[in-house]
Amino acid sequence: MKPDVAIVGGGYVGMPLAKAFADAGKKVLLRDVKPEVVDGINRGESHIGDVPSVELKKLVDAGLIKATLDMDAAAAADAILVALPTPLSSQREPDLSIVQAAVEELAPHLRKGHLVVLESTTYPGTTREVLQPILESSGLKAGDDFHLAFSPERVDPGRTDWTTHNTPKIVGGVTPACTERAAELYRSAVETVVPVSSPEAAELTKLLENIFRAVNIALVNELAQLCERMNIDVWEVVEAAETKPFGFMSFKPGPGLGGHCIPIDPFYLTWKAREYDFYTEFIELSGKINANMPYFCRSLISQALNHGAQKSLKGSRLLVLGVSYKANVDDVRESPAEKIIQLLQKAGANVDYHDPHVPEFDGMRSVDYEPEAYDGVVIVTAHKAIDYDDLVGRAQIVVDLRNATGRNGTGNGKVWKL
Ligand code: SAJ
Repeated sequence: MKPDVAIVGGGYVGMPLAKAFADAGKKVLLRDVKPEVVDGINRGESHIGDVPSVELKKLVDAGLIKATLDMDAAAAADAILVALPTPLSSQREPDLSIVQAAVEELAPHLRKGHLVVLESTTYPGTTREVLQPILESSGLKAGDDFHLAFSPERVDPGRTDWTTHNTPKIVGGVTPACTERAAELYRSAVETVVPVSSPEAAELTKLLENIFRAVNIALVNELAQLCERMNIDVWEVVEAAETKPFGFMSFKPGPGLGGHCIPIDPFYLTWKAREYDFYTEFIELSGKINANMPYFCRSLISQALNHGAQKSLKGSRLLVLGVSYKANVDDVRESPAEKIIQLLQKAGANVDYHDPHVPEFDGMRSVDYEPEAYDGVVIVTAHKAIDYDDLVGRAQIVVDLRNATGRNGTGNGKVWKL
């Protein structure tokens, strides 16, 4: 079949994107490099929670979604959307190797009339400075022979109120014609398309959205540390501030930043800004504060054992409750739980974890849920599957890093809160 749209990358972005276009009646070809992903999709079996298999199978059986390992098959489509990971390297610098390798594979198959759009979160300049030269090595010219644009993904895994279909889509092309071509394509599958003047504007828009979160989370994490000294309940303060119906957006303190977006995206901008002799101090400071939270939480746990059980960390038996990077998901990428467990073990504590969503983590297995069997329980991620009032009743002491115990946890002598 000649696909209308090819999507390079069948992950948490590519799969919902494929569904959005297929739901609009477009023939979609998903290219992935993992045979098990390709075979699974072609059997109508989804590996991405946001696209249930029952829905995927209908679209596969209708011939609207197909998967392939081959980039040349993907190049048969007139539009090719790249949705691949953009992690940080071990030196905490942008790692575009996955995107570059895919675009280098695509370049020999580029032809007149193609539209190529990058969706991966990246620093301003990537589309024009990295992708365009690779694609133009084919001899074709962006803006004349083919169209090139950036359109950031805005997928929030697990969210059902805002989906790929109804979340406004930013689009910025290397020329106005590129912007319009890309906007027209997305309008066939997405409710609202918002054209901007360049790929750089689109790339920075996405970074602003996520830097905004990282900086504001760092703000409340800093306040949480001050509140501990001033004996003020930071959770009460944040909840009270939330009553302001305008001019305020609440964030909650926590044990640190996890996930594959928020802890990573800001450093894409920090890295690029250096090229302009510019130091993104807000981002650097917020990164420092957020990275320090596991260490601050370790001292909270030590204090709780000391005052609540006359014990030290050394030799204590602790249960870490919830290790995924945020509540009610099974994703553990960049989870602060890893650092917290390491710090507790380094201090000589015997640490187990229990997480109903995560059977194995960092070389450990999730233990049965028996909070009373431990000197202390540390709530690192507050899944809704756990009954926290029951926990407070059963545990000897609880260190609550997410305000999961709420009012019940305040002042009852068993719960220490961040
Ligand atoms: N966190 C806090 N306090 C908060 C909010 C989050 O400590 O007030 C922590 C979380 O526990 C987690 C990390 O920060 O470890 C990131 O949390 P997040 O709520 O930002 O969730 P993510 O990483 O899934 O972010 C995604 C982002 N989606 C994309 O980048 C495509 C983000 O843009 C969304 O705004 C966010 O979901 C969302 O709205 O939930």
